[in-house]
Amino acid sequence: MARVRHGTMRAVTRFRRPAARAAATVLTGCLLLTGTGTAGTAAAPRPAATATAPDIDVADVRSHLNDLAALTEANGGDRAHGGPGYAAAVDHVQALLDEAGYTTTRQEFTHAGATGWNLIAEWPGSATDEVLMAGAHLDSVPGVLGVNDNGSGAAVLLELALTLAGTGARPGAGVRFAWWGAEELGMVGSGHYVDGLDDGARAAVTGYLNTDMVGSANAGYFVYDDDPALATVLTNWFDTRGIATEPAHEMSGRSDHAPFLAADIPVSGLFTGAGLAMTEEQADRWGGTAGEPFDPCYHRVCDDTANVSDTALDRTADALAHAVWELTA
Ligand code: DPN
Ligand code: ZN
Repeated sequence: MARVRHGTMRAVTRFRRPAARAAATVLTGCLLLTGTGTAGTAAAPRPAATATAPDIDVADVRSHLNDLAALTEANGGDRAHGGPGYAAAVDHVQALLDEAGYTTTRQEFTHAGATGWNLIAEWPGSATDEVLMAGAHLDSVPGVLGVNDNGSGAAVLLELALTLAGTGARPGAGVRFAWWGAEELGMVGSGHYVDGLDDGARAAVTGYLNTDMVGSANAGYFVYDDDPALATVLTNWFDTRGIATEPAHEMSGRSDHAPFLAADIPVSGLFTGAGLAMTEEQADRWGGTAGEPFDPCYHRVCDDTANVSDTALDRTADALAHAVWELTA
């Protein structure tokens, strides 16, 4: 926790908006633009770090999700480790990121006799000594389209990455996105990634934000409370909109943040619920159906495009964007 506080503070104070530019321009809701501004005379006051994330368009998130479901359908009907659906999904996401200008890497691993990949995307030229990571698993359990689990997190992250590229933002800290393989077999891809970090690379990761199941049909709003400083940045987004959140206990230690946590990297993330039933109290708070699971199709064949709440997707996408902007400004 001390590390994250430090990382967060540092990210804020080293906000690199050139002073001359800052004095002359009005913040328009994005991080600083790439430009050649040079520091002005000493008189120019340094502005507060007020970087505001852009609204992530839920229609675009939805369209990535539909594309992912369609290509999964066309490639064997799931994105299970080792199968054609997973390979097709990695190709698809990588092509979009490459087109947007990201430097993408496939990290290959072998598990249970089959090859899998993590897909890592970095903005060219961004800092490598201080990096915020955000990740989502791209695989599904066998025999299901896996639209909420975890097309939702993968699509939110993809649209966030594309939006970030589109703003021309040049965050002070590095941002690294990851789509993980073989989560459903025990966080295999993310575990492989963390195992492969040397001490320096591990120390450079100031935090990891996970998104696994963020469009649940009967949504609750859960924020992983592992690292209080990171969690607060996420809960703040919900608080200012009057949306209650709870700690993500159903998810605890059971997704790709776990290997990061085990390596002493601060983690948080968002989750809208899986197989547990919503309580009366939660239904009052969030407007869902008490007694029904948050995701009635968790690990079931009905986890298709109808099994996702656009409201949940919209909120989680914007909350995640807020955190990424805030933590890397
Ligand atoms: N991807 C889900 C799974 O591993 O089944 C994440 C999850 C974890 C869902 C814990 C519910 C509870
Ligand atoms: Zn999952």
